Amino acid sequence: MIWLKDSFKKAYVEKFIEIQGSMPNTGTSWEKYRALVVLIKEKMKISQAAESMNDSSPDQEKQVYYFSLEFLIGKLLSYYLINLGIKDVVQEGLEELGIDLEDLIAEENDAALGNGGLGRLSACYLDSMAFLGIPGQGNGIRYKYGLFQQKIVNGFQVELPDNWLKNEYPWEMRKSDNTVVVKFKGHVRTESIKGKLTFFHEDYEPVLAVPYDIPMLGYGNLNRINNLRLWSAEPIKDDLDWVSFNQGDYSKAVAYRSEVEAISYILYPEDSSHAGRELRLRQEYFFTAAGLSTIIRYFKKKNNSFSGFARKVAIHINDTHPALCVPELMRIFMDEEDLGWDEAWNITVNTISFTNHTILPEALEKWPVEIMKSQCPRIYMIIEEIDRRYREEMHHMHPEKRDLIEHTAIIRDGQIHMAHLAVIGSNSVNGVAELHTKILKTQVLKDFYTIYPYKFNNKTNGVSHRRFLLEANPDLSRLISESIGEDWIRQSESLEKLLPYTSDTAFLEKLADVKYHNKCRLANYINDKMNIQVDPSSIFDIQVKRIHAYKRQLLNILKIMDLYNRWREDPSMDIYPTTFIFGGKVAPGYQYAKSIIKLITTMAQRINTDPALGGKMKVIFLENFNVSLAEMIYPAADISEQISTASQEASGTGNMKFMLNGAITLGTLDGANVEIRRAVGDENIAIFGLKANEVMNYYQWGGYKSWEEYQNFPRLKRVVDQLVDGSLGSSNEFAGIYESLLRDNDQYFVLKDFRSYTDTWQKVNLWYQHKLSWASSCLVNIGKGGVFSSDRAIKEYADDIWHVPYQNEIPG
Ligand code: 26W
Repeated sequence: MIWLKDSFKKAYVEKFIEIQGSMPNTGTSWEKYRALVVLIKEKMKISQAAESMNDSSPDQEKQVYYFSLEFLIGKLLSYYLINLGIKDVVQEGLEELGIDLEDLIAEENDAALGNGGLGRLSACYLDSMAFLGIPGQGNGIRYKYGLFQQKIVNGFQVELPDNWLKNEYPWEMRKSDNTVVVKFKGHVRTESIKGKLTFFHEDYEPVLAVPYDIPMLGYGNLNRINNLRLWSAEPIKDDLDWVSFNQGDYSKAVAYRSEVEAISYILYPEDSSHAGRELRLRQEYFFTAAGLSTIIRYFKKKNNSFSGFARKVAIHINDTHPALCVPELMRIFMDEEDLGWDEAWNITVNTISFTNHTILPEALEKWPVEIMKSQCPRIYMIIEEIDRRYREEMHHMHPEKRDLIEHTAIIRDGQIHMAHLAVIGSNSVNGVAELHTKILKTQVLKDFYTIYPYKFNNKTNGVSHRRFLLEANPDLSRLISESIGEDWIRQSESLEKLLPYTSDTAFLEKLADVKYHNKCRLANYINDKMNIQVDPSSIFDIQVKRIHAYKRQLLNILKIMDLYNRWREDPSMDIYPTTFIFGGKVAPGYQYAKSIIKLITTMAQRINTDPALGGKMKVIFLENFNVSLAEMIYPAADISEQISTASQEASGTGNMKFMLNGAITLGTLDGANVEIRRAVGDENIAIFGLKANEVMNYYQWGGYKSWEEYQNFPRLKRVVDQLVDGSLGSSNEFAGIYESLLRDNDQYFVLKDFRSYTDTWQKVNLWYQHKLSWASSCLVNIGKGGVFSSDRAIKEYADDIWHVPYQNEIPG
């Protein structure tokens, strides 16, 4: 978009006066921020009905609908200014008006409508779809409260509500006209009408689903503005009449209102365990049913038969949370559109595709039949029928394989297995990294792989390199563009053109300068927030991600405890000064992981104040890790800690963000680390620890004895003992961790991997001291990072799963 500075200034001042009735210099930063957003939206003509925005032709282009309970989009203003190509003009124009753009950017709330990897992935995917010109719409929930904000108080995590809507959120547009009713509870009456069974959902609880649209602007692509549609749950307007008000039953009327509003009240903060809460099921059905009704309405505007539905519509379900798409689409086709079962089923399966994001058994969703029946009675009937037909068909095809049927059925032991529903009801099932997909095929979903081998495929995750490199790391981006031009912004693989510079000393020195500068920025932030000074010329060794046992922050802190022991004993030890940085939230009920935060902060307190160390080592726990903080952290990292127990991390995406910013991965062969290693070569990554097949063999056959590791390695025994021998204070705070390691036989092989981890860490520390060799490897990581862009991932989804075209990314 072209906007000259003077016309921008004029438009901005006019807009401000129109909204506020006064000149900008009288306004607050928030008012200035809002005026800028409103102006940009108008300039982009984003106020019109988003449904038809991109599609004026009578023949509908194929639409991709990405259904996800989470979209972790973060801040939009600064990113959109870049995507629109007007950041410099706006910055300079505002400056001339006496306004600092950074102040306005700071006013925006981080939209934290997600937990971690899965939620940020969906945001990166919308970004790439908009860039590539794919008509791709997000469908989710407009949670009144996003992911809690984390405070660290006395070393413990404390959760505060994330009231991100307390001011207006100027990017969103309420689309009341597209409100739909979602029906819960009640019962189903069946009647035979003209020989056909007909279903009437009666006495249901009506819930209004009101859509709020957020525009998705891709880099340089203004012909296509996509849409993220988030649904808010509201009681029907005359709710007091509807429920028993006339009969004087106020409490029932009030209960109705609060039950309805609860649906879009808050994001569940668990990202690895399925608690089976009724409200969560209501959320899942709510946004699924609302989203599908939009799709159907739009489709019917452009088509008069459903036979071509799967050619015009692709529905992607992000994990099983939206898996009720399968029975709900069946319900719409049969009960509302009068299709027969077989036709409805064919279209449904051909339309829906499914991504699995975790193999942790405790994360797999299963809903008790009773809950499903009472909340969604008609949906339950359809699931039962899908299950019955599936069993019948399997029995017919494999009469001898009773076990197979039992293992793959949807309803079993009074529970509905959502992953089974998703696999049976979709045409594509993908994992998120090569290793993960292989584990799905050979372990977690192996029976399904024998039945439907053609459905399974891999789509290695990708991240928006425009957000996590171009926006987050402007100095590095400038250095890259000065050297190889700007193609890489549109075509991430062009980063490979950097590879010849690996032997260019002058370039490597510039690269090191950029890193140093970014580390200073983070060091200043740490100083401002925590009043702790860290040395920007020390190694920044960083692990930021959700805190979870399988991600093994524990292994990292045990390494730090060991280093601390050794450094105190031998102050002349030849180790390069290092700043260890952690960040990440814990699900509020996850006590074990909370005690790991406490262990980190306890060690931080001790190490940071120990004069004996002479500041050679610091430990920082950064509170409230979120998208904005992430954008400051990745550019400042030297070492990227990716140390999950092999086989447990489906892919990881932080690993990619670090790599693109020139950090060296210290990791296990897990998730996408395997592919990162293949891309950069063994000499540009540091790998340690058990392999996935070794871990899985132990899980299957036993044979691991954590006690032996502990007994046989004195340095390890010492740190484990320190958890409980009073060295960390008199409380019994860390007994649970100690027990998990020894009594419970160390489920995540922390002790087993300790030796190779600490040895490898030490080699990396030595390596860092060879500045040019280090910088050259950092550059290889950047140069090879392009393949981990979400553009690449989305092109694979578009080619192999959705069958939609995309625009060529070469500048036109
Ligand atoms: C029902 C509770 C619940 C909620 C969310 C269970 C599981 C989830 C997600 C599937 C967990 C998740 O975020 N998985 C992560 O997905 C990323 C994107 O694919 C991967 O990079 C991470 O490895 C994976 O842990």
